[in-house]
Amino acid sequence: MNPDIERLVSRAIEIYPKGLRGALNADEVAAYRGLVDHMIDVSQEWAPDTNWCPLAKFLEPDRPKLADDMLSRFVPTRAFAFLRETLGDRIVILLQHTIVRRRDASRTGDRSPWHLDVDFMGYDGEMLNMWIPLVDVGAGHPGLTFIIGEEATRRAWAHWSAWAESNWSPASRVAAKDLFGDDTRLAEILGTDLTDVARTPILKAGDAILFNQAVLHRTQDPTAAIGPRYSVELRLATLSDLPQTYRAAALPSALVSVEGGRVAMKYMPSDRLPAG
Ligand SMILES: O=C(O)CCC(=O)C(=O)O
Ligand SMILES: [Fe+2]
Repeated sequence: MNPDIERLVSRAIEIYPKGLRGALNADEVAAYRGLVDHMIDVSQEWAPDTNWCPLAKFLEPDRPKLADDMLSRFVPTRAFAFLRETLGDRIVILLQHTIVRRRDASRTGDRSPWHLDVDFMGYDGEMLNMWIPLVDVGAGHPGLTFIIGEEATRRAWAHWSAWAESNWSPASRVAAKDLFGDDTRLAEILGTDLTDVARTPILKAGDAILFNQAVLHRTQDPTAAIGPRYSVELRLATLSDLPQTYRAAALPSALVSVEGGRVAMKYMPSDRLPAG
């Protein structure tokens, strides 16, 4: 296997997904839900019916400065302290792919099918997704379902790689649409009953789960929950391991550095980020 892929897959097997309870406290959750409402309401002015939006949209001129509101509120959280412990003092937030969602429970068609985030992120560097539900999920609203374990993860990758060989390139970054099919098809691909390898973490509003682009996942099956499912997917990298394809694409990013105990946030396209 390609050594870059091998590294990400090994980390997917050994480390991820990894949970953090209480990443945001109750006040932070309430503030974030308000911000997500504001962002989605504004987004619907240009994309009626949408239920998700990247933070990058709020860096454009004449838009409310909601990306900055969200990120400056992030710095004092336990979530950020945990990221500093895990990733160090220079963290890149990938704003084109840091997404807020307000999924309507009644619109079951809005679910994401089985996929790997590698499709839009590439594998020549590690991208982490810190996924934070702002309502209870798993046993409440639909959360995320992950495939875990060595054999299943490797088989999923063999399947993706065979497709990617002739269909995916860093420049085109085509998404592998329906590559893993429904649960019946996936069980065939993985050669195992999904009950052995599929896990849906039960999370409280404000808990977080961290995973890289080599972890196969989808939206949990619909639950009986009423009202929207709010979530934030914060996509991150370290400066030294930022996917090169991301750098080359010059996408909106924020560099968060801690120097002398002070946190500084600088917005810039990814091709202008300092070398790691
Ligand atoms: O919001 C969801 O249900 C899917 C999110 C997802 O695929 C992700 O955060 O990578
Ligand atoms: Fe995803």
